Amino acid sequence: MTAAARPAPRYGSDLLVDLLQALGLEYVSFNPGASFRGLHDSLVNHGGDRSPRTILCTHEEISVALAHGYYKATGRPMAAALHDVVGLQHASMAIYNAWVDRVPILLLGGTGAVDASKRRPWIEWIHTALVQGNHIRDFVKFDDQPASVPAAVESIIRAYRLMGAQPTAPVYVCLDIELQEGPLPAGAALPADLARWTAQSPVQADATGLAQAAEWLAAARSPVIVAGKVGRSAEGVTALRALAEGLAAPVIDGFAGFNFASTHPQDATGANAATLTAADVILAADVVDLWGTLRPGPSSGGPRTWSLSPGAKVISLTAAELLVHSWSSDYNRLQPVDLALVGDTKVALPALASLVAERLRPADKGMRETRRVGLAAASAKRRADWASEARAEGSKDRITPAWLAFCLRDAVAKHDWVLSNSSLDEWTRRLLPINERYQWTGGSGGAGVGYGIGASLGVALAHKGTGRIVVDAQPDGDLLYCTSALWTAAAERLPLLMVMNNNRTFGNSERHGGTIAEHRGRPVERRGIGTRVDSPPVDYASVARGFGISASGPVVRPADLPRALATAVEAAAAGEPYLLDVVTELL
Ligand SMILES: Cc1ncc(C[n+]2csc(CCOP(=O)(O)OP(=O)(O)O)c2C)c(N)n1
Ligand SMILES: [Mg+2]
Repeated sequence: MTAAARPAPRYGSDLLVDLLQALGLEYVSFNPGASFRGLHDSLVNHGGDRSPRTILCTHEEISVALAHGYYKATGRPMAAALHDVVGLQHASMAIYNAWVDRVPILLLGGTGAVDASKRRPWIEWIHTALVQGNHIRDFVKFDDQPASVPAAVESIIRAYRLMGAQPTAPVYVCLDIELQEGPLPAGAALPADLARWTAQSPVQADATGLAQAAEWLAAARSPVIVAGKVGRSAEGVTALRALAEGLAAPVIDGFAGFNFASTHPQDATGANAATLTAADVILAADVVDLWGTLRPGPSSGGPRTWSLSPGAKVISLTAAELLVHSWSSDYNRLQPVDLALVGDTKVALPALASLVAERLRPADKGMRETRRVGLAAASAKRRADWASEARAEGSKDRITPAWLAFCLRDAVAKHDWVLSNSSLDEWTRRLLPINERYQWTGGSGGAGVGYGIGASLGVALAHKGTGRIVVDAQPDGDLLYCTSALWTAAAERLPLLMVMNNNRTFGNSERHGGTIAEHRGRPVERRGIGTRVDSPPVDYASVARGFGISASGPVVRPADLPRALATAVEAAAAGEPYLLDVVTELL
């Protein structure tokens, strides 16, 4: 229903739905609740359940994770509606994930009646807080509880504008029941020229600093680029590649989203220590944990030592410090740098790439070409070694994440595919050609388990109808948190292939159990107590079928995996969800 075809708004929430439409929001995910029944009714009956359309989820954590995944796959924010204080509490961990990932979501709450003399007894008292935003204020960019319909219109516009400006982040606007359900106040209307209220230019880095960075990079003998979340913009990705190719510089990809093609000859991901310690100039683009990134060490702990070359210059380019809250330390450890450029890589990297291109000395061409050839040989060797290591795991008794990634690579090779969740212990990037920005949307941000399946729904919703298969390498523990997300996958008929990485354990915790037992000289064999989910084992294929999803497995033997995957991929290629249960070994 276009705005013109819609009836005139009669209630406060009708106008707010008109606003959501005018802002271009396509979907509102939620689990229903009386605190936003006015908004719900307006979405369904005033808006006709189109633009925005409702997506029913069975838990608020799923609603928010879905919106999180959808934004990363499309660059278009969604709204998620959260039932007063209880839905908000269920949603809070997913909001925290989106916050750390700096992903915008328009969170709409319901509350009230704020005027206590009008409240229903009990339920509206226990579900009204002073004010609800307190609960999540530390991990949203903005929250508000407007007291009238005109104020709600302005508040939602402000929230929308703020969440989309770098650094993007979730925002929360809580709507009083009375404001939603009451008749539209006389004179309340949407601004005619909405773009004038919402448009904002990106933050460019300081010109002198960019020129300095270009000088250093162009003159470097061993420049290195580290990419964190450049993939937030297509422009950033294109410029990163141009910059790296111009400089013949290796790129280390943090893989928190797509940054750099995994098969690019200058990809040095996986050779982090050797690459970083050889550098004389390092450009860190959109890297938040720069301290951790520059000290290559074991990912599961252990000593990290300062190992950059003496005199190596570090340039950081990020807008991250424009949004820092103090409650959680998601800003990470402080890293001294030689040049701290504050700006959006979307515009700053293209500018830097041009400035570097102007400064590259023809006399250094030979040096650059030698470097390029060396990098290509090293990257080809790394990938070949990884492939043979993974192939060899096919002769083990049990399926390992490497063998799973290896078989997945072949199974999807003839299709256009997207990876929505989990790196299979980093094996996906090592083995699969992840060369397009849409192919990988990154992890949870806040490392809150339960993100993966919900976010995969959002990614699959984004790609529905494109013919692409969205592959969710799905850890068992993460699915157990939000199992009922499977219902939304079925109801929305999402093109989602869930391939279980079912090690029948909260594996990360089991590994930690082994580490601490070893450290204390206690029996490591007991690390499965309180971590393993194998007695009884969960039959995920039956679980999926119970939600109306076709499924097969469990596949246990490595030799059976290629065939099972081929069947699963064919089923998913038809555009329907499919779950393949694969039992893997915890390494
Ligand atoms: C909400 C939440 N609770 C607990 C943890 C601690 N934790 C980190 S990883 C992990 C195990 C997750 O198991 P699974 O999804 O099966 O992945 P696996 O480690 O087995 O690959 C747990 C419990 C967490 N990160 N988030
Ligand atoms: Mg597990």
